[in-house]
Amino acid sequence: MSRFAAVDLGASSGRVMVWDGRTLTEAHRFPNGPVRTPGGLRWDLRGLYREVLHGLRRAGPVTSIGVDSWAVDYGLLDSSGSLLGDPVHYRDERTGGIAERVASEIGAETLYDVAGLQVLPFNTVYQLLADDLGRAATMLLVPDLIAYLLTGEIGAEVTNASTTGLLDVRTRSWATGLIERLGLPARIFPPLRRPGDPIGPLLPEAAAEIGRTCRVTAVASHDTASAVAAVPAPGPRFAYVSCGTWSLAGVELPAPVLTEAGRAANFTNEAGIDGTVRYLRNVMGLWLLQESLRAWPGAGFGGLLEAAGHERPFAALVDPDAPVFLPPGDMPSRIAAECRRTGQEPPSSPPALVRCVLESLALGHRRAIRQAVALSGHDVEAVHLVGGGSRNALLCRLTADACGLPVVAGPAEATALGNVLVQARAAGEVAGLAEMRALAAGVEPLRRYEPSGDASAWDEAEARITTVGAGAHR
Ligand code: LFR
Repeated sequence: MSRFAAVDLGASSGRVMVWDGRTLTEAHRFPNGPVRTPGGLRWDLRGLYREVLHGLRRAGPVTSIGVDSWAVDYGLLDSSGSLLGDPVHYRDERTGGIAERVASEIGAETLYDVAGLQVLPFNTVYQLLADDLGRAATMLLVPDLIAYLLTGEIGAEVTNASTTGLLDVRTRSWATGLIERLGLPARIFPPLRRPGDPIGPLLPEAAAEIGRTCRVTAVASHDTASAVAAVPAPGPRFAYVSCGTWSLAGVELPAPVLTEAGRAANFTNEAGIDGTVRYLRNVMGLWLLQESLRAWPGAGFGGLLEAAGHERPFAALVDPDAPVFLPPGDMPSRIAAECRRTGQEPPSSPPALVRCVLESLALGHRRAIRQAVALSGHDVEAVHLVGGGSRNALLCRLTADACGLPVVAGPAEATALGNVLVQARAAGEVAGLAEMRALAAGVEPLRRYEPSGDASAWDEAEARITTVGAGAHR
């Protein structure tokens, strides 16, 4: 089998991985994160691109490269093809109030009926409305932007385009009527491409940096779409949690669910590969831990997790989706403030706070999965927890207990796997989604956590965060 490279950019780390038909090897890993600038919270695109080139150099000869990243964020090109500034980070506060304004002007129901997307304050549509588009000729989502730097080719890959709020959920084409009504310039939306489509060969400049040439192939460029493509489930009756900086929790469906109940619960219908729908909700994810760790320089994560396992259960719980947790900043103080606001004693030590975060996240997973099942009527037998969070045994165990379902944990690099497997399929070396999932099941030993403990304790815990968690973006 040929070798394929995945460029997988996450919000807190990026990596270049190589697949040789059986194993996935890390060629390069690097940190990523927001940079505060006078022009707002941004991504360091050139720095990221430098790391990508370095990783691809280390990857050695490959048949093709695929690029995926987090969703919604974009860069603007002017008419000469130059980048108009670093992409703004989705945690920047420039979109404050815009979702509400659009909902009152156009109607939240209309938007949902066209795009089927959950309302998150940072959806691309709201960012574009906050932006100055005067000199913009093209809008490129982050993976499409990296693919453009590598090849000079312009396009919008459809799984990620589905997170903009401007893609028609039924036809999977740009929602031109909605774009016009919002007063956005139609010229900036590039032609759509689908996972597996060829993008083009490397530009000579990129090939020179990497030391060899090859082609770039479109993958499911939304990282969550790639991760779900690599869920190692043997059949359709599964829920998933793609757990990294965010936890994306839901089910895979053959068609969108556009009911009023689903809209009210803020469920999203994002595009998956092969016409599937990722019916899910965003849960705040490991961001809560990452930001807490940033406030405790020198704290060892392994030791904290170990200690958190011995802390008293359900001592303090927060609604993980409370909007107050979205921006960067002192997370332990915000968690303590949320505890006080809701009449609870704040965690008294870092391990107690880690316990609070993990139990709260497990409750977030439970709430999203139960709602996904109820709203879609799609029954599930197990929860597949993939991504970096699958290495967190305590979180996996708590999620199994909270959901009352077995949790199958792994692979940790599901996103990169989904990326390379789509390329291998496009090259004719893998047959279809079922074979991709069977291959994904073999890359690392999967861990199974059976639900245990007192189910009624989790019912009570859920009632606690639901009644105290006013203001969550549910
Ligand atoms: C996960 C993810 C989520 C998206 C969030 C912001 O990495 O792509 O799916 O809602 O990042 O882009």
